[in-house]
Amino acid sequence: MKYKIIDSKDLSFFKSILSENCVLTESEDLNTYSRDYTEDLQFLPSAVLVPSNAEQISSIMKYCHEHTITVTARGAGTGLSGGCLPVEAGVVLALHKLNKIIHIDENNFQAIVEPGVINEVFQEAVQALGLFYPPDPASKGSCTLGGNVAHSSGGPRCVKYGTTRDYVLNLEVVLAIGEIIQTGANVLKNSTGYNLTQLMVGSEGTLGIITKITLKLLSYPPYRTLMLASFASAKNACACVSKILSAGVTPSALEFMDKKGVEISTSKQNINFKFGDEKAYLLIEVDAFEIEDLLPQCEKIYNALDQMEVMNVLMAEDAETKEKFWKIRRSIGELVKQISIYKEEDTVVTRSYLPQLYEGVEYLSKQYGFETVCYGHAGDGNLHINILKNNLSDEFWQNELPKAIRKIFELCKQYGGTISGEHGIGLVQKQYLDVVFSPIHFELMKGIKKAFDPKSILNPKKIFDI
Ligand code: 2HG
Ligand code: ZN
Repeated sequence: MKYKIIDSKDLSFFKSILSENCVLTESEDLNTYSRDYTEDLQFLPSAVLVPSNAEQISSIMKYCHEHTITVTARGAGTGLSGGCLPVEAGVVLALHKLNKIIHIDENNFQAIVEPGVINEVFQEAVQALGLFYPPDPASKGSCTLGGNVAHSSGGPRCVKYGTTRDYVLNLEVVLAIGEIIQTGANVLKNSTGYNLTQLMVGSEGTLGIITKITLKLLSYPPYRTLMLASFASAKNACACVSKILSAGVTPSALEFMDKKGVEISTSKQNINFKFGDEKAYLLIEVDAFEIEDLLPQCEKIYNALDQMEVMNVLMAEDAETKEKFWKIRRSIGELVKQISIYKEEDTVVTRSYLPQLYEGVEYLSKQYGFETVCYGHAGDGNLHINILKNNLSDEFWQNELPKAIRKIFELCKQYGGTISGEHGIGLVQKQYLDVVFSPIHFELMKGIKKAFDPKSILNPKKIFDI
């Protein structure tokens, strides 16, 4: 596709829709919007537009569609697959001014929000009313709900409560041609034609610009217990996950961390932590509405841990220790990435195959000679594999490593899984999509893309090339 390069006439139009200071073209601004949290990638946009409402976005889309200008939506830029990088330059639509919690409907357990609301701000707002919005990515303090919807983001609580996808009831979307639509309705049941709401969730800004989100809420369970179990073998830690869930308890978090991840996280944050001969950990949380419902869940978990030769179980007795354990876990991703150039794979398998996936990754890392740090949402069969470049040559990194990554993804497929559980395909994983998609998959998806975005101006070159 041949896209129009933005000129002064285009900028004048954007300024007529937005105020002058909401059309950014200074190199410092362009630089800020040229990166996200993905590897060391950088793509400069030609302009950054900062709209305040759907009507402005509609006018921008109509114009960009007519003139074939690319539009890449952006939340907080915390994505890990390059989803908001403007690879064809054009316009970045920065959505941070659409940051209103429009309505929290306590009677119906729903809320309507704009896409730029920060995940944690929303969680706290509903919690103040005794309500619960579970999806909690590690970057919850900075990532936006719009970005979460665009990727169907997850987080530790998803093992019990599901991912972002499970909470989206309805969306207001500005289409590529500028029309504003509701994808569904603000109801808990909907059997009315194709499910455009769920199609939009996880579509990474390639099908439309999300301008309002109706989210489902739950009641907030106020009691929780957290424990950290250590294992002499990572395989046993992985195998213990299915044991725990088969014991008739669904933890509100069931996270895996290998020793290296914990070492990096504790040492970089000066967290006091005693290490022994363990190789891996499970961080296990249970929650409840009544305090007496915690202990029976813990007992079932202890039994399962015993059967899998747990070495040690540390109970987080006070709020401070709970915070410390969560800090260790939540910071691993960010801190590992400070050590070396990296690639992060967001593998997911049918849960009981987690030990086999882990072993396969260990085998491949030895065979190819790279170092990994693994952690993630074991309860969902979702393992984040950080591959560190360290002193490996650029030649290896560019030519050999993709072969190893492909093998990791083939393992995912073999074990009933796929190549991304919660980070999306974006730019960096699309070269591997054929591992799990047949040609007919691509044809169907490209057909959908064409129906929504005939000139392919929305977030071009993401998920697949068209
Ligand atoms: C994690 O599990 C996340 O640590 C990192 O997947 C993603 O929240 C994030 O930015
Ligand atoms: Zn994660």
